[in-house]
Amino acid sequence: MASGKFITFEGGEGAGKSTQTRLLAERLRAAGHKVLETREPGGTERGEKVREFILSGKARNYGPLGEAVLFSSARDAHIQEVIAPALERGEWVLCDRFSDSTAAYQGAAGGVKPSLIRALERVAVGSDMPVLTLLLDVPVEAGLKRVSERNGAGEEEADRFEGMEQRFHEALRDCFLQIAAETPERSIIIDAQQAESAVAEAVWEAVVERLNP
Ligand code: Z5A
Repeated sequence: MASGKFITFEGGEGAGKSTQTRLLAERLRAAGHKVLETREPGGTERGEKVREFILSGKARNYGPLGEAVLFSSARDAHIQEVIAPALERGEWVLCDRFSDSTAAYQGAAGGVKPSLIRALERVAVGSDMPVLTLLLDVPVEAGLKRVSERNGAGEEEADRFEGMEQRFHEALRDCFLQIAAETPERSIIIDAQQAESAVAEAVWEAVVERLNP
């Protein structure tokens, strides 16, 4: 039985997932734990190729179901090659986005049927679900403002999903909140509108409460 802990960060655009993944990793390392930071799409060679293919918009013609299949295929490799081995070694695995993002982006906002999304999750993830999912919840306007400020600062260009209309982003937020409400055993909602340090504190409290690092 794997002795590591698998934690995922989820949420809409600009919620602060990458920032909080990094801050939690630092805090866990300072407490003496081995930590693997990873992300989706990405985390493996195949995952990084899928990331480039989808976020550049090249997969748009395959539709949301095609994208969901690609994300799931990359996720299967990510679990087999990276996540499961690290958990076996007893490490803490922090993943910036995971299968709830497929349910939100391709399912709720993209229109792929829930039964298909569930089937893909069963096949690609099975019992390898995270023990804790931190949903960083921020109002859509606030998250998009952060992303546009970041992009405006020349750090990155808008990708395939960032440019979608407000309705799309509201559907994402509703879906993430609904998943969290339906899976209280693994999910905690964090108010991500607060300052970075306050969010980090709330994340740490959640981790201490659930996993006693
Ligand atoms: N996707 C999908 O469709 N289906 C799937 O199954 C999966 C993914 C797994 C990945 O993009 C895209 O893939 C994603 C969903 C889709 N959609 N998009 N776009 P990505 O990895 O490039 O980006 P992201 O995951 O959407 O992250 P993000 O929205 O760009 O950012 P974030 O990680 O949530 O936040 P951040 O980078 O930590 O912070 C953003 C900015 O806000 C930055 O300038 C920070 O300094 C600032 N920030 C962070 N926290 C705060 C606070 N608390 N206050 C003020 N400012 C803050």
